[in-house]
Amino acid sequence: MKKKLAVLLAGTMVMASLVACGGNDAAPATNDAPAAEPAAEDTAEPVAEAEPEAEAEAPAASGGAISVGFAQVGHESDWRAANTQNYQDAFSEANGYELSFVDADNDNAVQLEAVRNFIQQEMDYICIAPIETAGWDTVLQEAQDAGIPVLIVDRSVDADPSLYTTQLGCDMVAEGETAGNWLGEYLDGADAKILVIEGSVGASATLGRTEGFNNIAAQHSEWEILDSQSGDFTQAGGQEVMESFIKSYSDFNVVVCQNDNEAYGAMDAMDAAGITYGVDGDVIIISFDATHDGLQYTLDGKINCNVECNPLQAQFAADVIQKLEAGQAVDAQTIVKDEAFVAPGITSQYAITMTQEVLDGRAY
Ligand code: GYE
Repeated sequence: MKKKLAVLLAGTMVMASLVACGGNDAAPATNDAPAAEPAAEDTAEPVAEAEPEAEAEAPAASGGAISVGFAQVGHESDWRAANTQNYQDAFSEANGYELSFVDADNDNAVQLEAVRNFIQQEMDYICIAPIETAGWDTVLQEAQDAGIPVLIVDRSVDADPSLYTTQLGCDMVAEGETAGNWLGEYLDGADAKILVIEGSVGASATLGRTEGFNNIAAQHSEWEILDSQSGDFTQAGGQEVMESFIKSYSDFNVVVCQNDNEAYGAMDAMDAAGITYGVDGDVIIISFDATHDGLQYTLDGKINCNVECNPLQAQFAADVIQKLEAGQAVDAQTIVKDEAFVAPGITSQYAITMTQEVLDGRAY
């Protein structure tokens, strides 16, 4: 009995310290940790000061700020930085929100912990940009049990849709298909030996873009995908994968990078190896995101085709929240529209030919 109890106690202590660890890990990334409580103090209504408890329970309903917890993927790319800034601008105090922002640094455990903290803090709404599609059922159920609407933003999850309120973001499969369709049009029947630098493993952006591109590749018996490896959506990752591809493959003419930052790394690796790319080079580069710098490379003819994914999505989330506040129904899914852009000298039915004017209009 005594021994059993000791083992049990030890087990409890391990669990307790694990929880504490998780909490500590997540804490430094949280800009706005004591979020739930000050909501009552922030309100302009003198009535609220007389009844802080009631106000704390339903700040939105009684005219205070709407509290939103946002569990962001991380800061791996220029796209992500623009997306984060966009949320911080849209969910500002001036707009009537109190945003608690957590940068999960691509760590699933930190992201889950952040969502659990938001539930504990009784946020009015939770936005999750899920690092991976898998592993969400339990925590989404916890949020639902707590009565907190969850918005799945940017990427998607493979959980039962009844566990969350809405999903919004770009159509990643369509983006991959656009890239494939453009390549088919550009090559016009010529052979392709393709290397793919994928995004982070298990992310819907990676899975969707890969699936979409493969759908089109399957229609081209003259194409061969030589290899496909994750570059983690980072410039360093793109460079590392490209360096290893260059060591393994001497004959390739297409590199597909699943975001702009990976493309910058891949270009550095090819520069160092004396491999030419872009409209005047030996290797066709396809990229995704179409951020400002990515489009500059496209305008310069270094990236042949850049498939857009618009990071300015916060307004869609704010619209959903405002509708819910007004007691209105919301769509189960919102697809943020994309374009694709090609280098000067290329014309395409799938993409817009880059100009300085297009670049000047790109704020992110
Ligand atoms: O393409 C990439 C970022 O989920 C669409 O994540 C997003 C992707 C984007 O890191 O740059």
